[in-house]
Amino acid sequence: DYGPAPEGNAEVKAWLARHKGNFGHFIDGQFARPGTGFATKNPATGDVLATVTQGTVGDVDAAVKAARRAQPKWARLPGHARAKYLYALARLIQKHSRLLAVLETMDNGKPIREARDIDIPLVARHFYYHAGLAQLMDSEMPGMAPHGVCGAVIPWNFPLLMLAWKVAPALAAGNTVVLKPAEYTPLTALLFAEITREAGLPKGVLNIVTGDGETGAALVAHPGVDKIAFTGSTPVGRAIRRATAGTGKALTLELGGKSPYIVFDDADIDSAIEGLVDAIWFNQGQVCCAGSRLLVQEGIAERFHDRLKRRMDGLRIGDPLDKCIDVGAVVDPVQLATITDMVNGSEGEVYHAKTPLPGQGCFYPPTLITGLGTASRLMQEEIFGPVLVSMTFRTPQEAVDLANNTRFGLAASLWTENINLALDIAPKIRAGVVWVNATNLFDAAAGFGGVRESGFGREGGWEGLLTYLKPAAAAKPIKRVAA
Ligand code: TXE
Repeated sequence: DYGPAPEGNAEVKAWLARHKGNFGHFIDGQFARPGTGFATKNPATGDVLATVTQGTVGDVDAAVKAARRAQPKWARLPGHARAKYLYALARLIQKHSRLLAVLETMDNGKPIREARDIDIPLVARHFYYHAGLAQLMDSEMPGMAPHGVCGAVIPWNFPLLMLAWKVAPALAAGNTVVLKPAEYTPLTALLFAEITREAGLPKGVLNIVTGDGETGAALVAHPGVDKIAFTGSTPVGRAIRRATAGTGKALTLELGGKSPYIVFDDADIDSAIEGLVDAIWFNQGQVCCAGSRLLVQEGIAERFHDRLKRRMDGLRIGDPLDKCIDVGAVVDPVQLATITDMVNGSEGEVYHAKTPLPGQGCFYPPTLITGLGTASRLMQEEIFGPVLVSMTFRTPQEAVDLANNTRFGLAASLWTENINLALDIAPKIRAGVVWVNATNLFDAAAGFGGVRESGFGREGGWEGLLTYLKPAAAAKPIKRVAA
């Protein structure tokens, strides 16, 4: 069971103690001796959980070399043999789900209910799904080959899920991987490394180098890496695109967003309010596709805002390990300061939920801001915190214009009981995904990704798998039949 002081907690402590709270990189199937590094903390308490090593250029090189050595043999395995490893990983994730969920919550600050019911089950699902795809590769993708070594750089908002989104398709396709987890949340990746050993994954197929952006940049720059998959901020995505330009490395980028959440006046208000709680307060709003921009039709705007404020006041914020909690801790004091500064600098009308905040830790109240101009910073930029900005519209065309009025294009959600209106509006919105009367629906079988400054490439489904493949140089020519 989970809870503020229970067994899950003790399991995590025992795991950390086994590693003496000090981790080296995971290279060529084993943990290297820990080097100089930095602490990773529990943002809800400020307690240091462990120390991890700052990856150097030399560490990245060792990891890439291990991945290169392992790659030809891994790619030569028949798809069904790679599938066996992916199935084993999926099952082991389920077996260790409590430990993974509690560790994720402690390192990231997300409510345990979310880690337990959303993150970890989706991670397992991702490995199961890609095991299935690995099995089909030989028959369905005969002219395709893996890139070789993939470098994955991932963020801190869904640490293990972002690992799964990159590692599962890469391995299914016959690539080997060097992964750099985010500096705030490296621990579940290191536990996953241990799980790959339990699954018997051949050494060098997955390597993990911890560190900050410099380590990430070294991985991106390494000439032995054939493909980079990145999820994170738009500025870093831009830097990575520049760094890989002209190198021949394949690249996929999943970047920021400012996704619209459009409520028409005929919407089912109760559902739209609950959807909004999920859209912007799930994971404290630290979600790339968060419905962070409410667009509500004028006729219902006042009533909708009143209902929303009452709902916000009822959200419970506090100890993320408590199952009753709706909103947990923001990932780090730096991120908390960014959110605070952005909101304090806003020219709009700011409403903070009346829910009490814990006395310590990185907590920020659910917040609604109205009265902003379309060009204002908070209407245009990602806040990446539990802060919703809201604006009204009169006509469907105005809703579309406002929805498209950002540089991003990751997701959108629209709410109406009128199916004709939904079918008319959805294709006009520039976004990688448009949810109708729903939000935050993810599945391993559905490609996810953005347009415009939200990036390119898809993760999940066949489309996602294709980004880990290239036409095989030695593919058999198509046999032409004489006319
Ligand atoms: O992200 P970074 P940060 C957005 C969100 C957030 C902001 C800052 O708006 O407030 O980004 O977060 C590695 N070369 N998103 O600073 O820096 C880094 O070590 C290679 C949206 O944490 O983009 C980490 O592993 N790698 C987002 C990863 O990149 C580099 C999720 C992401 O860090 C690097 C996270 C470099 N030059 C933040 N610099 C989403 N789309 O979900 C850093 N990194």
